[in-house]
Amino acid sequence: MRFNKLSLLLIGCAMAQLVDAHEFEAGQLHIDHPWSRALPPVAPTGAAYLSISNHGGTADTLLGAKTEVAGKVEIHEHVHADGVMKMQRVESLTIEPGATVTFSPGSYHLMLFNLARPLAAGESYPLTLNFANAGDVDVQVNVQANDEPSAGEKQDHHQHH
Ligand SMILES: [Cu+2]
Repeated sequence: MRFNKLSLLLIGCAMAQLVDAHEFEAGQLHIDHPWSRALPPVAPTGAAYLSISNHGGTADTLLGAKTEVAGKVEIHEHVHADGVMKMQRVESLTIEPGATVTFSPGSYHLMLFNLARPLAAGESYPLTLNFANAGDVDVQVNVQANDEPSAGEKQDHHQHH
């Protein structure tokens, strides 16, 4: 009976989330729903979003990420400077015990440079996150249709050097 209860619980959780929600466990880290926006084939850069929760007793630090679909991945954040939203690179990002860091449009994101191929809606691609303690953590990023623009995030405002 215990098994049945657990199964029901899991089904309940799955139904409460988006159909394509997915998550990953790596030691004390829980990584929820990595996703990217689908982009036009000519887009040179893209972004990946996810959330990282630290269920352990010690802090861990995201040092970077890599993926076969991009030549380079950087951790970015959006900052307000002189009334303008701009992105800037973050060297590393510490996730304190009990904390959740959410990467989302207009906030932290994993910037994908030199895309090797278009990010098409419905596909997914592998991404490896590198943590100071947890080491390399592989996740799959779902590419979602670009039909719900969020405030503060437009592809063409991205300024990179
Ligand atoms: Cu960026």
